[in-house]
Amino acid sequence: MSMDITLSREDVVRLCERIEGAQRRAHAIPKLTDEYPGMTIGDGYAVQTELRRRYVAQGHRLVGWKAGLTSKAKMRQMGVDVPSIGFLTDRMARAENAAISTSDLVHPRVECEVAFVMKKALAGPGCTRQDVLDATDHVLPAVEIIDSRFSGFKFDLASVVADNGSSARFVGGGRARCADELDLRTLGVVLEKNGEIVGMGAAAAVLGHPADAVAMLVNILAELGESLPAGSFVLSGGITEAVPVRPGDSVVARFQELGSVSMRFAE
Ligand code: OOG
Ligand code: MG
Repeated sequence: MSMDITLSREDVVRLCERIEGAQRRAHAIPKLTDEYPGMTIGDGYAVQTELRRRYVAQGHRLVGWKAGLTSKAKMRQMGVDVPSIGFLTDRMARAENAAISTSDLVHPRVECEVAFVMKKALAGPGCTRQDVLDATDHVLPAVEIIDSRFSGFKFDLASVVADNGSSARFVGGGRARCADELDLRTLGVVLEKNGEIVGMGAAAAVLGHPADAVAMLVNILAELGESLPAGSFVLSGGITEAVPVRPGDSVVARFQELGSVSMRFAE
């Protein structure tokens, strides 16, 4: 993947302000490539890095990272075939069983993911599945609430990377387990909305093994000149398609071996 930056610093800042405004006001904007058709993935990461810098300067705490578009179901749903990464902050975290407000979101969708909590720092390039498993303290079940800031939830890779991989909220829960006690490929998950099954899958859907998605994330971080600190919370990517939610909906993600994660959505 080329990380070449073609945008001027002024354009990176302009696009970052546009994304930050859309995130703050929860309103949809056209995808960035409508105005900048030559935008590269490197440009997308330049905008995302500027967004991260601004949030940290505003006092948001970086708690981890997320891999996105790591399963065929997600790639097919979004029409993008290259995985991406985004950052996670303390402001995005919500408690298990919480009522999650939707008035500050554009068009939220939920995804079930395996989350990793790292006990050791990791740096690429060349990070492998085994490196990830050796550096993992525990895994836990999670639901990511994504929310593209682009109209119609339609984008390309450069635009979605600039929008921090549609990151909005996340909920970790269930039972934490040591990764080496589980076969993370055959780990099953059932997603229910209002008591109805709306998705199911096994964690192998994520790049063959969710630890491979974390390794990919660490290798992309290396291309950005960053590494994964010990203590990081990492989402490895949606196993099934993302499912839209509205106020009044309740969602339960039931994971084999890891218990379940529940939440409801409010105005
Ligand atoms: C991009 C984010 C994808 C995942 O788990 O695949 C993602 C999107 O679909 O809006 O978080
Ligand atoms: Mg996700």
